[in-house]
Amino acid sequence: MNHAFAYLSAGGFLGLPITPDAVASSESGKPFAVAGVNWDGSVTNRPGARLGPAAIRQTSRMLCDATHPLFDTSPLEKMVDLGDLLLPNTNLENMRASLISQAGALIGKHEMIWLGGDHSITLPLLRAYYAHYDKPLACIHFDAHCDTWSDHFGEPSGHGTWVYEAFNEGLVIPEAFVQIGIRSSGVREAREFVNDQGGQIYTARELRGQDGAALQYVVEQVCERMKKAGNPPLYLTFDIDALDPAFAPGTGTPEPGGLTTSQAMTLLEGWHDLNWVGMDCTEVAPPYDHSELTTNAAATLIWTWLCGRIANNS
Ligand SMILES: [Mn+2]
Repeated sequence: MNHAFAYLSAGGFLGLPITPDAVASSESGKPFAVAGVNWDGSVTNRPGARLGPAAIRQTSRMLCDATHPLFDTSPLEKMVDLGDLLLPNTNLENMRASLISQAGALIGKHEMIWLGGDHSITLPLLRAYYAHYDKPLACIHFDAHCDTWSDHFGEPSGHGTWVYEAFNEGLVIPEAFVQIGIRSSGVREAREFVNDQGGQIYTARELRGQDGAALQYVVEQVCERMKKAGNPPLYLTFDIDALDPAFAPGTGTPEPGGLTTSQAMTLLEGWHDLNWVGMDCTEVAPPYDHSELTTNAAATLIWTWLCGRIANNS
C-alpha cells in the first residue's frame, strides 16, 4: 500500500518540519507528536475531512512562536510532527486495522495529537489506547452529535456510531465519559445514551449564553467526575462541529446553535491539569470553510490543549 496521496500534508503543525517517526523517536525530550489521519470515507453528508490535516497545519503557522498567553508555554521544543499516516483510503475495516497498528506503536513513544479525518477514526484509536493501557479510558467528547447510533444508514459502523461501539466494547469508562455541545436531531435512545450509561451530557442548549465564570460549574463538575473515577487516563476527542457553524463552517454535518470558540477554550483551559493522555480533532472539512475560520479554531484549540499539558508537566 503506502501511496503518498496528493492530499497528505506537505508542512508540519506550527511550522515544524515533518519528521519521520524513526527520526523523531531517536530524539530526546520530544514528548508530544502530531499525526494526520486523512480518512473521510465514513461521512454521512459532505466529504472533505481527508483534507483537514493539511489545512489545520497550514493555518497553525499563524501561531508563530506558539507561546500561549495564559500558560506561558510553547510546544515548539516539546513536539514533533510525524506527518500523515499512510492508510488505505477506500475500505473502513482496512483503514482501521492499519490505523490501530500504527497508532499502537506511536502511543508508546509520544503523547499524540491526531488530526482527522472523520470521526470514525476515534474508535480504532480508542482500541489502540485500550490495548496500550490494558484498561478502559475516560473521555471528554465535544460534538454536535451524540455518535451513539447503533445503525449507520444501513451499515454497522461509521462516524456516527463510535461512541455506541466504544461503550459496547468496554473501551471507555461509562461514568468518566462526558459529552459537550450535543444538539443534533436524534431519537431519545441515542440522545440520552451517555446519560443512561452513567456518563454526563452537557447539551449546547444547556450551555447557551454561559462562558467565563458562568461556565466554571462545568469545569468543576467534570474535574470532580474524573476524580471520583480515580483520574483514569483521559482522552479528548474534539469534533469541530461542536462549535457553531458561525465559528466552524468547514465541516461535513454542521448544526446551528453550537458552542462558541471561546466557550470551548474556557473549558479546555479549565481542564488543563486533568490526566490527559492524548487527543484528536475531527471533521474539519476545508472545502466548506471560509476565511480559514474552521482550521484556525481547530489549530488554536489543539494548541491550547498542548500548552496546558506542557504547563501541567513543567
Ligand atoms: Mn459531529
